[in-house]
Amino acid sequence: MTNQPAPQGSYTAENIQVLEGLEAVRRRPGMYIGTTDKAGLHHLIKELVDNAVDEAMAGYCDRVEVIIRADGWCTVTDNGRGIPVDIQKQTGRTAVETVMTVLHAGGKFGGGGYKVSGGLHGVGASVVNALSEDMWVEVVPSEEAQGTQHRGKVYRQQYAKGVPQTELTGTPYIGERHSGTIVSFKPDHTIFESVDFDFKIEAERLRQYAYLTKGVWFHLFDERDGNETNYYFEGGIKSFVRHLNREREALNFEPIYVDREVDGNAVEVAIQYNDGYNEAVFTFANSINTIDGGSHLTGFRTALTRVLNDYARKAKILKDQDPNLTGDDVREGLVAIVSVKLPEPQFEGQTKTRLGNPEVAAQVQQVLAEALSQHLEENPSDGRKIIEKCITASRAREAARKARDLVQRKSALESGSLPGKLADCSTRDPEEAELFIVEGDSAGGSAKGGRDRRFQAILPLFGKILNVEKARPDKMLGHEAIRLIISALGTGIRETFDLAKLRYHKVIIMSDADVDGAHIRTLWLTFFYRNMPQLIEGGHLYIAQPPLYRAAVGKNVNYLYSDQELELFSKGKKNVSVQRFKGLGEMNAEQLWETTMRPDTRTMLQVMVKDAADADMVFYELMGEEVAPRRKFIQAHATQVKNLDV
Ligand code: 0RA
Repeated sequence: MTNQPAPQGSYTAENIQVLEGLEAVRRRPGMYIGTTDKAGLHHLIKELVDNAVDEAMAGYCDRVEVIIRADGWCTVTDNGRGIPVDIQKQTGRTAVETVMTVLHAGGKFGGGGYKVSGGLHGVGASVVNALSEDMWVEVVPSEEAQGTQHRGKVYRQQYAKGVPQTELTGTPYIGERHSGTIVSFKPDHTIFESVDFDFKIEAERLRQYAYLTKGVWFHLFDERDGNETNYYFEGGIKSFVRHLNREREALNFEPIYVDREVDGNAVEVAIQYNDGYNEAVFTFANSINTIDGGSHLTGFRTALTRVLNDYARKAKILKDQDPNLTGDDVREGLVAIVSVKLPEPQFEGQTKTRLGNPEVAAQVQQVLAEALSQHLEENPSDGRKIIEKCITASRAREAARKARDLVQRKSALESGSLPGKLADCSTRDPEEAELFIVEGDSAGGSAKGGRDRRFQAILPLFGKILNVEKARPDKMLGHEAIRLIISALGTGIRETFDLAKLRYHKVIIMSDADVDGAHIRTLWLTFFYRNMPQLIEGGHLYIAQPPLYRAAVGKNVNYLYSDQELELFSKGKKNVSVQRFKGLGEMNAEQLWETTMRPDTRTMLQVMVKDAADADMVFYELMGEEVAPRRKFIQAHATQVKNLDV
């Protein structure tokens, strides 16, 4: 090595700090990557891809490749400048080693590195290193960025559980090689519940990256089965909104699109209305999905409402006597992506998913207002269609409000207003009260027989509730099952929702453990997500987990919740008698109580809006107009839907 060793004392002190940092990551991985399940596992790839995307955003790289290896490794490659291989003054070590071993070091130090960076928000490559039992980094330095002294050399260093195993060593290579960085890692199986990478999860993530980083190729290859996919979107987020609307009728055929820089910040917005009734607006700051919105969303909404009202008045589509269109009116059927890139993003909120930077609101507003008015001037037929849709929305909202008042007045007046089918509990304390929403008559019968009537209420419902994605709010309220739920819960919906009026603090969806059950569950989840999101946010919505099997060996009876559990239980045992429950209705009252309803023995899934954007996309894809793809999705994802984090 030509590297000069750093002064002994400071090196040791530094080194200890580094080790302590990465030891903390290994002790409490959840603090750094959220979870140690599949999501956490894929988070490792995300950290590395983030770094590569930073390099791409800085304009030095146009290819990012992820390879899932057959032997448990994963490789992330980019064709950027290569992480600097020279010794850094501050640390006495190479930049490569620093990036790989110091928490939050990726792209942060040295200054003047990147113009914008999503990686700053992430925890960096060092966390991947800490959580890998083995890891290699390989750098081919670019001559422009790192000088000619490294010409013809590839630099490698190996790590294990965060600790360097070798020096960074340069060796000659033969022939031509493009500059770039290759990081390969083998996730530590003692840390992760599963070290089995999931092609689909990764493909979806790379697709999103590709939309947000136009002009960059993303390549995913799975060595295990030869599966591969490439994403590249010249149109960036414009392609993204087209994708979101791919199964719908678009009002403006060509998305309204703008990409401009204001005071060093990049503002990119794409808008396309469809003939549906829901809003799908996703916001990003430095490619990070800001699910809690923030200043860019505020600016977007202000511009949209203002410009559409101005245009509607000017074009006389909105008459003098008509009221202004509200924010809600202009958001029906709206699909939009707002993506900003800025050198110093401030992320706020508990999960750091809200953009703080106040100046961004005015910037987005200004950029969008100009682009949108210009588009409407130049495309009056788009303008007319969009405004007419907003006016219809406004009228429907008024009608829905009247219908809702009616439902609520009714339930307030009649004290026996609770739906007749409801088998209510005796407690009047919402905190301890539970409501089971049960599909069908026989299951309802078992549930009524099995419950503890002191605090458990049963509401049996029939047939599938209608698809709330497709229905107008006023039509939705015409549906009996939905009216029953609303009056049983006592809270009202949407703008009039009041959590303080909730009559049951646990609302439990209990449906069969099969595909139809999954479908029904999804429909209900959609309903709650769209109309009572606060119920989910408050942690009040649950999914019951009925068993799939009853297995008995003599007097030893076990209820099993998956095929794996059954297999484990049956292994090596003789004379196992197995009963499969095809539906809830096949369990008698006592069995249902013991396995699914009894608080001290049951397991339930609490529904969480962990990633509202993902959830919305899932609902969106699930609830589109076309039935066939939806059916396919439910079958393919039946188990995921079961473990749903909405
Ligand atoms: C220039 C400077 C620095 C890092 C990189 C380029 C770089 C990092 C990564 C990570 C994955 N691929 C990469 N390609 C290039 C050091 C940080 C700085 O001084 O800004």
